[in-house]
Amino acid sequence: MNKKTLIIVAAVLALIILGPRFISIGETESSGSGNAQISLMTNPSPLRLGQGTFIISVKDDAGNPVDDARVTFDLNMTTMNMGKQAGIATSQGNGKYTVMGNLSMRGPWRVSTNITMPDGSKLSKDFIINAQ
Ligand SMILES: [Cu+2]
Repeated sequence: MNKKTLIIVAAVLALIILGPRFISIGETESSGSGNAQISLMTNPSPLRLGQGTFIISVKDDAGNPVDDARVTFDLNMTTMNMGKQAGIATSQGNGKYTVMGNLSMRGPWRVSTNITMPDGSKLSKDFIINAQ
């Protein structure tokens, strides 16, 4: 292998290894405080100024997706009151619920989720996300 071939091989390898991170539309899981059965992903990820989709996943004790829960959320900045946005997330199957929110300013936002499970038990979890 000559030097030029080696550089091309290295570039292709780098693209294969690193590519998906850049190509991904980004549904990165956010960490939060609260019940471990609730997780949050966003699209885009990271969220940008404007509309974003919040994808809330709900699992039961055994880790199986739960479809018939009631999932509500509210959204506001952590650093100031931007007016609370609240809504009910729509079930998409496979334990996923989606809701849109408007990130009207860059910076840290708190996403609070409240879940009523099919058996009536309640779970909640808060996430901090950063709008860029
Ligand atoms: Cu603000």
